[in-house]
This record gives sequence, C-alpha cells and structure tokens, in this order.
Amino acid sequence: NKQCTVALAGNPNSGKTTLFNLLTGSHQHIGNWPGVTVEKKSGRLKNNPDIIIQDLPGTYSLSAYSPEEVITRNFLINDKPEQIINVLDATNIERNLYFSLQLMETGVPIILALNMLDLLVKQRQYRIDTKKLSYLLNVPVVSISALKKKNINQLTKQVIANTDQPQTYPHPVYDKRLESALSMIEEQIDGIIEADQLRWYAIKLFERDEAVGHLKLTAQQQTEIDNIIDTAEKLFNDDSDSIVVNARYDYIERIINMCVVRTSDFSMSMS
Ligand code: GDP
Ligand code: K
Ligand code: MG
Repeated sequence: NKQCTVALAGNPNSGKTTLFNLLTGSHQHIGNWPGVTVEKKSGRLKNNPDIIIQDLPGTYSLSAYSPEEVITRNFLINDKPEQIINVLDATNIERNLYFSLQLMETGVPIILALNMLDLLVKQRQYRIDTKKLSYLLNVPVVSISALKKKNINQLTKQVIANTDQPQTYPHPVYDKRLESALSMIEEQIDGIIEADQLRWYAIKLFERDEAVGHLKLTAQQQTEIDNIIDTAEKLFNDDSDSIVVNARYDYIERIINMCVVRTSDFSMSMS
C-alpha cells in the first residue's frame, strides 16, 4: 500500500494533541523541527500503518511571523501532505474557521474535525448545523470530542475514505473584485506553479508576502502583478493584505449566519 501523510492542524488548544494521541496510540515519533525548539510529533494511524499522522504546531494564521506559522506553512506548501485534519474548537467557531479558510487556500484536501462537542452541548450557547457547514464549504465535517473519545471512528473512516479516493476541494470564493485580481495574478504565474497551489501563491503575491520572494518571476510578470495589486487597492481604498483579511471575515460571517443556530434564537422561534 502507498504511504500517505495526514497533517493535524488547528489553533492552539483546539485539541490536536489529544486527538493525535487517540489516533496514533503509543506509536509515536517525537523530535524537534529543524532549527527550532518546537516539538515535532508524528505517528501511524492505529490499525492503518500506511497513514502517517503529523501533528503541526498550533497557529492562528499562515502568515510567516512566528516559528509555528513558518513550520506549519512550509510543511503544507513544500512537503504537501495528502490531507489535512483541521481540528477546531467548536465553542470558538468563528475564530477557528478563520484559520480553516487559510488551510483551504493551500490546495491540500481537508477534513474539518469540530472538536469539543461535549463542551458545546454543555454550554448551550449555540449549535452548529454540520451538514450545512459541510455543504457550504464543500469539505467533510465531523463533530468529535477528543476528550470523551466521541465520533473518533467516524473521523478515521472519513480519513481512510479520502486516502482511498483522493479529493481536491474548491476553495472559498471571495468578493468578485478580489477574485478577478487573483485570477489575473494566477494567469501570470500559471506554468511556474502547480495547478493545486496557484491560488495559494496568487493570494500570497497579492498580499505582498515576503515569503514568496523565492519565485523566479520575470520583470514583466512582476510589473503586471504590481499593477493588478495597485488597481485593486484603489478600487477597495485599502491595503491588499487588509482586503484579503476582510474578505475572509465577510465569508465567515455569511457561513456563521447560515450554520450557527443560537440557542436563544431557537427558543424564540419555539414560542
Ligand atoms: P492542542 O494545543 O491543540 O494540542 O490541544 P490539546 O490537545 O493540548 O488540548 C487542549 C486542552 O483542551 C486540554 O486541556 C484538553 O484536555 C482539552 N480538550 C481537548 N479535546 C477536548 C474535548 O473534546 N472536550 C473538552 N472538554 N476538552 C478537550
Ligand atoms: K496546548
Ligand atoms: Mg498540542
């Protein structure tokens, strides 16, 4: 059987390590990421040794400011795991989804594991319509509790199903004007970048992210891209990186409005 790597990614304290321990049992390899004192843990999926689970450091974003962000980003972009299990703290869904959108932009197929189901039920603030969330994002969503060991089999089944039949998933679609700028940048880099990573690099170039400086662009390509960014900044009257941040927040707001049912809304609708 072909070996494949599944990365565990999510915000700090979303439950990655708890889930990692459940998925891998005692079959763990622990070391450090090269050059930094950030712990690196990998292991093989219980009963499925062909699937390697890689625990990634917890981060809130894929910009390249902290060692955790750099490690996570380099792993997803350069090592290209076959899948991501994105662990989310379901009691903090908005902030956690912000990171999910960035993970979806990498082009790596993703499964959302909505963790802390037990806490969500206990808090009774809101519930999440996971079917709708899965439909809107077009990615598999599984509600779990790593602490209470709930629905872990269901998650494992989904992971295995995806490795048997590798999938790619459409990325979130943002504001039309931003989308047209991104597709013009994609045209400029088409050919130097693999298809599944075109969107990632287009967004990073649009944000003027320094970590994509290694791309060997011609002077003409760079000028074209600069013009595209300038035009968008005038159109939005905003910095290009803020344009992207706002687009992600708008997207999440729409998703939340459709998928999160406040308990108070629910009781009101019942009366
Ligand atoms: P990481 O930072 O993403 O690796 O998160 P950890 O696995 O270290 O978990 C952070 C904290 O959340 C720990 O205290 C865990 O026991 C707790 N935790 C993890 N999963 C769950 C869960 O499903 N429900 C509840 N209530 N707590 C959880
Ligand atoms: K922790
Ligand atoms: Mg951890």
